[in-house]
Order: sequence, then C-alpha cells, then structure tokens
Amino acid sequence: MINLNIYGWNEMLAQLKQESTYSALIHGRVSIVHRTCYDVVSENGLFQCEFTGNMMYGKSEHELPCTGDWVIFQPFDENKGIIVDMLSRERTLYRKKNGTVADKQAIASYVDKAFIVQSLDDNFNVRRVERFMAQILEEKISPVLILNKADLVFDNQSIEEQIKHIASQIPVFFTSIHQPQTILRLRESISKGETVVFVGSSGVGKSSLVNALCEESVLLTSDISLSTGKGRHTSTRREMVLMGDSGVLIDTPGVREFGLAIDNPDSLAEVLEISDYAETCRFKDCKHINEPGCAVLEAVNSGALDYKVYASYLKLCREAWHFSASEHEKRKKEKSFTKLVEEVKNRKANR
Ligand SMILES: Nc1nc2c(ncn2[C@@H]2O[C@H](COP(=O)(O)OP(=O)(O)O)[C@@H](O)[C@H]2O)c(=O)[nH]1
Ligand SMILES: [Mg+2]
Ligand SMILES: [Zn+2]
Repeated sequence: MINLNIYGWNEMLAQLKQESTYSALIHGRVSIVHRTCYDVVSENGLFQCEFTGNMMYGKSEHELPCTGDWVIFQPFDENKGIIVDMLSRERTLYRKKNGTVADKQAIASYVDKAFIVQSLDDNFNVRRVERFMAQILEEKISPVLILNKADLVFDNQSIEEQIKHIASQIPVFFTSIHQPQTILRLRESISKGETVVFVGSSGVGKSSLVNALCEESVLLTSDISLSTGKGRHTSTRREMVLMGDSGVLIDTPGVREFGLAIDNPDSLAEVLEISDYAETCRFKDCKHINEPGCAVLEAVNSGALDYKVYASYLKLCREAWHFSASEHEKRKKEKSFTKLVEEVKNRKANR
C-alpha cells in the first residue's frame, strides 16, 4: 500500500474528491503524461490510464490532465485504468503554447515551489528569470532561483549585482552536482509532501539536480558526446519522482521559448517593487510609460529603480496584454458559437 500523503494528498483534496460523482472510485496523481496514456500513482500502485471520451468532451487541450493532477479512475486488469474525473486544479504552471497566439499549455499542477534553474555559464540571463517569475507568481506558486554549475568559473560579483532585486525577494541557491553540501542545503529546503517543479533551458542540469537530490539516477541526463562535443538532450517529457519520502519533484524538458500565458503581471510588479512606486503615480490607471506625475518613471530617472528592470517589466506587460487580448477575442468567438448552437437547438425544439 502506497501512502499518498508523501505525494501531497491531504484533507482538502479528500473533501474535493467527495464532491465528485465518482467519489467511490480510487484516486491517484498523474506522474507522467505519455502520448495517449497517463501513469497514475495510487494507493494500490502505479496504473496506466486512459480517459473516457466523455471526460474529454468540450475540453480544451490545456484542461486535460497534466503531470501533478489528481484524478479519479476505474481500475481494470492488473494495472490499467480509465480516468473518469479530475479534481479541480490549483497552483498550475502554464505557458503559452508555441506557435499560437493565446493557447496555453499546462506544465504541472498542485505545485508549491518552482525551481527556476539556470547554469552559471552563458545560460545565465536575469531577464529570463523575471519572465519565469511572472508566470509562476500568477498561480501563487513560490519561485526559487537555482544557479547551477557553481563549480565552473564565473564572475560572482557580476551575478550578485544582476540578481540583487530578485535575491531580496525570493530564495536563491548556488548549486553544483559536484558539491554535495550545496545539494544537501537544497534538499533541506523541500518539506514532506511539497511539490517542486523544475523549469529552465535544456542543459542547465535540471535532471542532474533531481537525480542528485534523490541520491539515485531516476532520470536520464544529457551528457556530452565526446565525438561531437554536443550534448544529447534526453529529457523529453515531464516526469514526477519522489525524493525519498519527502518532497515530490517534477522535471520538465527545457523549452526554447517560454511565452507568458497571463492577463497581467501584477504580482511581478510587486516583486520587482514597481508597485511600491506606482502607488504614488498621479493617475490611478497610470501605465508608467509617459504619463505626467508617474512615480515609476521618476524612480527610473533618479536611479532608484534600475532602468533594465523597468524595461523588462514593460516588455512582460506588453506580452501579457497581447495574450489576454487574444484570449478575450477567443472567448467572444466561443460565446457566439454557443449561441448559434442554442439557436439551432431551439429551432428544432419549436418545430
Ligand atoms: N560542471 C557541471 N556540470 C553539470 C552540473 N549539473 C549538470 N551538469 C552537466 O550538464 C549537462 C546537462 O545536464 P542535464 O541534467 O541533462 O540538464 P537538463 O537538460 O537541464 O536536464 C550534463 O552533461 C551534466 O553532467 C553541475 O553542477 N556542474
Ligand atoms: Mg533533463
Ligand atoms: Zn506611473
């Protein structure tokens, strides 16, 4: 019998389950999403599940189960199951689906912390950290910055200077898989039943960190091929593993582009301390671009607020606005379609 509490199951989830029509069936947590089926961890072990067409009906792709979701299923055979319901999502990390204007993609749900992993070489990019933070904060997930490969030579002073505004708001860890004490410190920051998702570019060491934290090779990592000098990128899926009996770790494949899927980066404004200044802007709806009496612009001019941080904030705002504007368009279209369907139905009924 597997104790699901170490996977994050709790009273609140148990109550949510009671509200389902299928509360008499067993529940579990999605650990891997395959192309057409799901690995689900339950009290009775690991099940390979598919879901019913009924459950899929009328749903967008991002509403289908993702890694970390809690589902209810009907078991059959030895270790197979049919998912019949899904508990309503909380603290889900999304991103904009590549190549679309306003479609989102669910990365992981029921997440407590998001480890933004960068390596202390060319990969380090503070603007990208802010981008991840904007998305993470939208869902009340706690961001943590992990600067990995600390065994490499890097300019400590320059890094510290660049992350100053972030380090004062969120925890920052310098780690190396070759320095066990840094891994130990990271492990101690994760508590029992807590879910941590790892995000960041490919090759920064996400899978290596998960393995080091679990003290065993639970995941494949890319290693430099001697003949070509290029890394092989092996993690292509989102995978949930247990760190001993404390903490649930979700590894993700690196994405080249992490587009925002949010309406507005208000929480980011708070973390970047833009909102502190915005409070004293002359106009309540000040956009901090060129309005008279804008306290944010004043702070930039006086040097109190770093121009680069301000510019980055504006860029993310614009992107979020673009996403939500098209999201709005989409909803409008959906509404008119629903109306059309109803009209047709009514016409039939009145015949
Ligand atoms: N020097 C150094 N190399 C590391 C460290 N962590 C991971 N690597 C290497 O970086 C490469 C990519 O690691 P991987 O875990 O696959 O990265 P992922 O794509 O983010 O999952 C591999 O060759 C690892 O051995 C570290 O702390 N220091
Ligand atoms: Mg990986
Ligand atoms: Zn302003």
